[in-house]
Amino acid sequence: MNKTAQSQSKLLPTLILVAFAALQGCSGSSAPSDSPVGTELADGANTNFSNENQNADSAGSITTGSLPETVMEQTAVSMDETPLADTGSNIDVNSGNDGNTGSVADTNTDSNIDAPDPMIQNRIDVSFEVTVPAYQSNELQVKLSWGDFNTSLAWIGDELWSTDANLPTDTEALLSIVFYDDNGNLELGSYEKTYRSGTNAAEIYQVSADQFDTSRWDEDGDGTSNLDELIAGTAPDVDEDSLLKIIDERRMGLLFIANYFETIIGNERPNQLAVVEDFEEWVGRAERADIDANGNGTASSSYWHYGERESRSAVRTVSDNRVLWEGSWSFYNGDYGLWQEFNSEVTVNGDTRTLVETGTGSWIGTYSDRWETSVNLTGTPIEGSDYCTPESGTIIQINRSNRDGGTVSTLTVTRESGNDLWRVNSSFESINNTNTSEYFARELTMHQIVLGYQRKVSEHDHFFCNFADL
Ligand SMILES: [Ca+2]
Ligand SMILES: [Ca+2]
Repeated sequence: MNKTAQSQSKLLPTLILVAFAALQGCSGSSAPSDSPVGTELADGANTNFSNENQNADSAGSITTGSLPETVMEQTAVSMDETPLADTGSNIDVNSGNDGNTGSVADTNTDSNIDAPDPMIQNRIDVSFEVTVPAYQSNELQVKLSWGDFNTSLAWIGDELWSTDANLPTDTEALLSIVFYDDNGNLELGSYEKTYRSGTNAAEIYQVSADQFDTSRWDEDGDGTSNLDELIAGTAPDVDEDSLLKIIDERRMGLLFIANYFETIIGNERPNQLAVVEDFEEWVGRAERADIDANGNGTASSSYWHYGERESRSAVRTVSDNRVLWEGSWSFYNGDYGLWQEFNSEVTVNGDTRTLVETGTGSWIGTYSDRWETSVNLTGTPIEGSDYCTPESGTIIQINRSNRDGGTVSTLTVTRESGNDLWRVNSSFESINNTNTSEYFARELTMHQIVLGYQRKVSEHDHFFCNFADL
């Protein structure tokens, strides 16, 4: 029989099995063991075998299908040969503790007869139909073992593999199916389940792709499965992270903006503040705050130095366990102008403090630079301080410039909870090329000066998280 015909001949029984499973409300995984598909055998051709599976029988109306060749052959063979069960079989027959795997024809299982009864079905043709997780390669293999029985499955098409196995009836052993790449050298997924063969002449055992455990197969131990690595195009046998360089600190800027405003308003409630200092003509600074007893209000600061002027202002809102600052700041030096808007909220949940901050900004003069920043960090309070150390989370900065014909740089910094290192991904795209780099950093600092206005913008490496109002 060629592969196509073989595949087609299996389609009908498969449909019956599915219909039966639906009637029973069975899951895909339990259907095979609960409902051996002996029922595909044509009426009359199978009179020696009891057909107790009335549900499947009624679900399928197969009357014209012929008895599979293998079953016909097996009927004769099983009468001539000593059944495997009587020859000191090595098949590990379990005690049947698994109540869910009971055979349909349990009436035969208690037999203590030593000599084979030619009228009893001793062998069963099991058709294993296995759908593996999707992955394309010319070096795939699927291997099956059940007790001492081992075989390889044949590729049928797409993700479907199958094999026909002639096994002893009513026998229980661990069924293991392993999906490999690299001609059997790299495991991609596996399926394991205790399987008890039925007592009919034939049955179908199906395994679906989602029944494969792929996560346990991680050759390089980097936390990403072999299958996911192959799909992503990384090497399953090389821990790429171990090859990345580690730097002591990654400098950042334009972040933790609410720190400034918290510094202005202090812990006094309510707080009405107005400080204006004229150091000399054209040079001075001012700070103002208007915070009510609940911590809601506004804060602002400005400074001027001849042709330069900077102004920051924000609104503070306290709700439940959160403090939100929304505001902007601007700067102009006679040549370039800054406009930055931000939104920064810290949530207090015991010792866990979360900072969610977003910002957009521009720096426009002869050239123009625009950016978006996004921060989502979880931190823990620093003892004796009002600040939190970021422990985990993500920071993303995207900068767009019209310099050099247009560039885009993207920086992503992440750390998972419990990790010591921040993972830094950066990319720089210009008309001519794209550069990407990845490395680890032990610490993040907020002192990076990208552009002239950033004086004191990010003076603290930690974020304010200890509020008088909560
Ligand atoms: Ca891996
Ligand atoms: Ca890898």
